[in-house]
Amino acid sequence: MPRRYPPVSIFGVPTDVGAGTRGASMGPEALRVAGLGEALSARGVDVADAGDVVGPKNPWRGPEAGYRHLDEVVAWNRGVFETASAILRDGRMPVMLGGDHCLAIGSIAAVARHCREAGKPLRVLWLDAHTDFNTSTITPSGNVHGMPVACLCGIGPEALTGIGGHVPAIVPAQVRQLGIRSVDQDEKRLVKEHRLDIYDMRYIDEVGMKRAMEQALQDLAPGTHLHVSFDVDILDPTIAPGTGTPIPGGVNYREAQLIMEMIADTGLLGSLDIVEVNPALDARNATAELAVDLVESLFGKSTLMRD
Ligand code: B3U
Ligand code: MN
Ligand code: MN
Repeated sequence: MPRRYPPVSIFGVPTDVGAGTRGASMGPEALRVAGLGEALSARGVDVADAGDVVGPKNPWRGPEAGYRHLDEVVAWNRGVFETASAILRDGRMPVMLGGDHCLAIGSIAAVARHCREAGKPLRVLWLDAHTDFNTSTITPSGNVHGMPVACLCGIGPEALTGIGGHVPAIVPAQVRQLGIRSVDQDEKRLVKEHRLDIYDMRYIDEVGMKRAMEQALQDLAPGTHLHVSFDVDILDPTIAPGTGTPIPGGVNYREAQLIMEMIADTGLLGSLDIVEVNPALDARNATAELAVDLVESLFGKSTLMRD
């Protein structure tokens, strides 16, 4: 029997206020045009499109006290938190179409509150080239898309760390990071201090993706809510050029498929972010199309029947 998935609500968050390059604001439409909704329907998933979160325009200013656009980042994340919370309350799975990665503060804060209320364990799988664990004092850019994991772990401005009403929203022990290959100097010290569980590209090269994923998915208690935060810059830029901070040496097509298939096999996927798709930098929507292809695997598409 193929696995049954809960009903899904996709929602767009058309902003790049947390990024240093403009264009991720067009991500939601690119993912829709690439057929995300249709692909999930074809998998037998009940999909609704909840439309787009509304928020302030990108003022395109420099950093102030270590943050770029903090007020706008807070406003957008409040909207994300409300939308994702409403979807979860309806018993549906929120799938966020970003937008830049600062928006995961709102989506994961909503999931964390939901899990706390339901007494469910939560695990976050952070797929990214970057650890996104900067703070206002160590950030090289002031871009909040480099800070969401720190904010979720309670390190950051109250307006962001407190969005879900509980500080911290999550603890580092709930997070696994995979695909990492760009960490800033002081950020390295901080991720070490907080003991983040990181499967970086060197580790993946040494042990292989299968083993790395087995370890990243180890010890998932039955009934765990697994949140996947998929920053498309985990992918190698040769296959996914449409993203604002591409880093060479990323995950290849086959490794990416295996990541998604192994997550699907857990049967625990509870929510998803797809972020940092930047159509302004893309080649004929290739990155959005690849993301849709991978999300199909995340929802159980496989070459042979394995259930
Ligand atoms: N760590 C750098 C670069 C960066 C982090 N996340 C993205 N880029 N997408 C920073 O600006 O914090
Ligand atoms: Mn990221
Ligand atoms: Mn990234």
